[in-house]
Amino acid sequence: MTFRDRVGKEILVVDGAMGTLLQQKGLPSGWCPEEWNVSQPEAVKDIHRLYLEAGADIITTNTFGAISTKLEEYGYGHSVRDFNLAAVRLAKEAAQPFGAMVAGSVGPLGKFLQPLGTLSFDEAYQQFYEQCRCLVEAGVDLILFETFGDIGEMRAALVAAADAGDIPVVASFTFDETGRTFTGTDPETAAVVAEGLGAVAIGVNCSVGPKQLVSVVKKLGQSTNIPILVSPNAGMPEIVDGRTVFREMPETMAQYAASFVEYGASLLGGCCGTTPEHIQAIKGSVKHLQPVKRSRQFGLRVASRVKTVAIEPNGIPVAIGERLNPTGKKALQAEIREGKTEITRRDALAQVQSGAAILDVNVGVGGVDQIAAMERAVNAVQILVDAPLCIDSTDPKVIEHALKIYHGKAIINSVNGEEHSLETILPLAKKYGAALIALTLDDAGIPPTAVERLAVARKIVERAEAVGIPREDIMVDCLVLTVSAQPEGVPETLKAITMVKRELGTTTSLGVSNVSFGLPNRGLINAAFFAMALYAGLDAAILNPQEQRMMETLRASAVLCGRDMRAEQYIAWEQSKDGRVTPAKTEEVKAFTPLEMLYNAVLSGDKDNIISYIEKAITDGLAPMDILDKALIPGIEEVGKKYGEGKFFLPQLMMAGETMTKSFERLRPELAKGPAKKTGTVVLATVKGDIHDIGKNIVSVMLANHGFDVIDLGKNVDNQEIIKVAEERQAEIIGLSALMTTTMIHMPQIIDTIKERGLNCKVIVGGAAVTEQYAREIGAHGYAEDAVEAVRVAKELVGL
Ligand code: B1M
Repeated sequence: MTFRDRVGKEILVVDGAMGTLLQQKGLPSGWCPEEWNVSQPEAVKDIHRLYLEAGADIITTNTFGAISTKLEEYGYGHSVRDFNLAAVRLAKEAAQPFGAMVAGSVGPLGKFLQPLGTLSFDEAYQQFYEQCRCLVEAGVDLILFETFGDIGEMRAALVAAADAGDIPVVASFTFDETGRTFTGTDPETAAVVAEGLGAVAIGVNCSVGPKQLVSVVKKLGQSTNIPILVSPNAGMPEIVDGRTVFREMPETMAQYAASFVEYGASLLGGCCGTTPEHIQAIKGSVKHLQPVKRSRQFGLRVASRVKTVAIEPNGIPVAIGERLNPTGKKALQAEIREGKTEITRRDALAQVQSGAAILDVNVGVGGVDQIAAMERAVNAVQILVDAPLCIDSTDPKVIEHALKIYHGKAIINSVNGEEHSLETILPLAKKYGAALIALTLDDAGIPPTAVERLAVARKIVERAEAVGIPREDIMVDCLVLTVSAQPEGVPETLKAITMVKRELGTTTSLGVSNVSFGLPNRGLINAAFFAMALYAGLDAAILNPQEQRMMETLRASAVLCGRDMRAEQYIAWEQSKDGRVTPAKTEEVKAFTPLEMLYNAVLSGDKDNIISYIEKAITDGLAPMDILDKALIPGIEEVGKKYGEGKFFLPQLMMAGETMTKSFERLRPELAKGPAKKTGTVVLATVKGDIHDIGKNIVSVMLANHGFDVIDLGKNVDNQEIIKVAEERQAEIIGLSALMTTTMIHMPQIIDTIKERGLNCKVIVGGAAVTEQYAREIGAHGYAEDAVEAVRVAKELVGL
């Protein structure tokens, strides 16, 4: 029986750690583990045998890092094929006598995909494709993508695996103590995206110990019906005498494994620190259990990197924001032509704040490279807001590019019943795991009657299902005609909505405002028609969420149609109104002040445009120090606040940090216009383990500006290096910056060493984590809250 036949139908035990056991067998520190597949094959095979004897039904190949980027780090970039083929051969030879299955292990690349990092989707895809091809060719039973923290990277891996061969794939993520991956993805979103891309099972591995994974596994069980893999570490890693130790006992791991089965898991194993003893205990505790059957209905689900939105046939209707569409909007058209995203960002934020759950993105401006324009818009919006995106284009190439770069499950706007549309759009939705808005028109145009529109919808649904797109991923748009021109069209649209929902069981959406063209007070007509459509069963509408009347109609109708039971959402909205819903807006764009532009650019990580905003601010006569103090620093502090509150995630922190660094590099020469006379030597560094250097760089420039000879050693600097340079250069002052509570502990160590060696050198400390009281406690000679203060303290210490 194949893995596909067995998964989810029986409990399967997966093996434990490979790395831990390779080290026990003598793998030297810093050596490439996958190289042992060719140089120490018996050692690798022995480890497989130990797990098989312990009862593993599935063993994983020693190929976690056998991908070109990672092998290149060891000088083995050319050995992808050799190492993978050898690994599978060893695992199959070991597994065969036990009748066990072999999973081809694939780990992440260790680089962020754009826009969080520099790696493109295509580059990531190529590498995963190369490794997956080798694993498939060598005959693995399944591919296991494990320890992924970035959903964008998992998307590239899953698309590559599907192209590499007809092979079942398990997508396993690593979640931290917050219950999210380090780029902010929650378990439901991980499941929705991975399932959309064809994963046969979803998993969680590594991360933390089994105890911390309980809530993640429960959430996975409630979010998907596909099988679940759970392979925790043997407890939280601890460092003892410089070695990483995992303390969870086999019996405890086994008890947790049994409880994971209750929550829906049917593939149980272990990650770092687990040994054959752990696997034996897990086997003992789960072998008599049966997988729990799960068959929940979820409706249509779309997702951004950090959030899933469900559109359910009887749930609260959803607003899809329509404003990121240049049709009839001169300012947005100009912005798209100029390659900017200021209005796009502003309108994205405003729509979400007004209640849009999903944002439609359209860049249809004539004479513009729409692939590039779509990339700019999608990247700007996906970093800024958590609402999933609806990719709106008539060009399949533009749609495909957007689906590649989007780090979630998008909805395509749209497919229709025309043969060309079905042939081009359905394969894209299938390949990139997207949902679909299906327009009820075909080669003959828009059918006049509800019955005919239902027939077109049926055709689209059947064709979609034939290529493997599930029915619940389709939302049918029954199309509304202009009531002033074709009054008989409105009842047909309403009838069609009800019929589609009843006959096909899909959800429905509508671009509501088409109905009112050519009439005065269009908002009134739109709202009245919208209420009727909601009564007919409409589930989602593409509208301007900043039109108060439309959002109020949606909320009130949800109560009246029995879709907002006990009016809970309605009451919550009414209570939280505080002016969030703004009245209908004109096309006019309110200009931001230069300082507001800069603040927003840092907040949204707009590193592409920040320099032009700074140039404008300087041209407008703003002082460089004011640009820093009144816009950039408040911006980055707000990012830090949101990150601390769990509203922003690592990618946003990184983008904002890069934006800040870039702006500072531009401002540096403006700020560094100080006196030639030297006042003293300062050795400056961000301490060991800490890579925050924005504040330290400002301090550096300010000190230099005031005549100090600054030797800036950079960030993450070793204690000994700082002392050595200070000694060699006979520095009067050592300046230490630390932004984390975990890294500021190096400061007292440096001060103690200076005292021990009797160096004549004063220490100033600073950085967000450091307080005046801490500085006193550790015996620092000076503390400064900001760069201006740092200059004052430094001058005081050299007697000026
Ligand atoms: Co990180 N980060 N970060 N981060 N980051 C903080 C510091 C954090 C407080 C955010 C939060 O949770 N709210 C938190 C630390 C929590 C703690 O320990 N208490 C944090 C974390 C957790 C992390 C990571 C662990 C995230 C992760 O990976 N999960 C990771 C750590 C990496 C590491 O260092 N090992 C990380 C990574 C990053 C980025 C790389 C993405 C980026 C840094 C980019 C860079 O510096 N090149 C980043 C950023 C940008 C921040 C925040 C948002 C902003 C820091 C900053 O630049 N502030 C920060 C939140 C915050 O501080 N509010 C946060 C603006 C800067 C001008 O202020 O550096 O304080 P500051 O400097 C001031 C003064 O303090 C003073 O003068 C400067 C000018 O006025 N000053 C001195 C500074 N040094 C001085 C020295 C002196 C005197 C004065 O004498 C010598």
